[in-house]
Amino acid sequence: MQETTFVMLKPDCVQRGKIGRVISRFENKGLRVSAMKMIEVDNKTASIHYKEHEGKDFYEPLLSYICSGPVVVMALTGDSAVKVVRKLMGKTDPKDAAPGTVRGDFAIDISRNIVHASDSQESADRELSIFFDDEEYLEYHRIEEEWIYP
Ligand code: FUP
Repeated sequence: MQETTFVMLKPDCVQRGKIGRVISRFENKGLRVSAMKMIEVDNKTASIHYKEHEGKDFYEPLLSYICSGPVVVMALTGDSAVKVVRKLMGKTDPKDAAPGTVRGDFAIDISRNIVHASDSQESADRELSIFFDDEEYLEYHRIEEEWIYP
């Protein structure tokens, strides 16, 4: 089923010059970038985005980190996009993330794990609505979509 998921390239991704390489992983797989922008996240937005982690020991450092520099946010659309992006991204702790995944190949520290992606369609809908307005989604199709949804 065609889905749209939310992805954020975190400050460490931007500051280490990996934006292009990480986006390439998702593009190569056949997902469509349906919205994208570079922004700075303020503390209030970060706290809404990460509200499920409020009160945990890593919560405050996580908010400071996400607000510490520009991030790239995007909506990725494609067949089973939520699951496909989570697989490409790898496990939360880069030390456990399999080689070949973004976190497995580009990160080593759980607090600087390069990328965020929604863990369900429900989360994706919530997170997309935090970062994007309807008019920011642009319409086009990738050739892969014509094969899957003729
Ligand atoms: P994920 O969905 O893989 O991004 O993981 P979580 O939602 O569980 O965690 C959100 C972010 O909190 C992670 F990307 C990194 C950070 N985190 C820590 O810094 N320490 C932890 O023990 C767990 C998560």
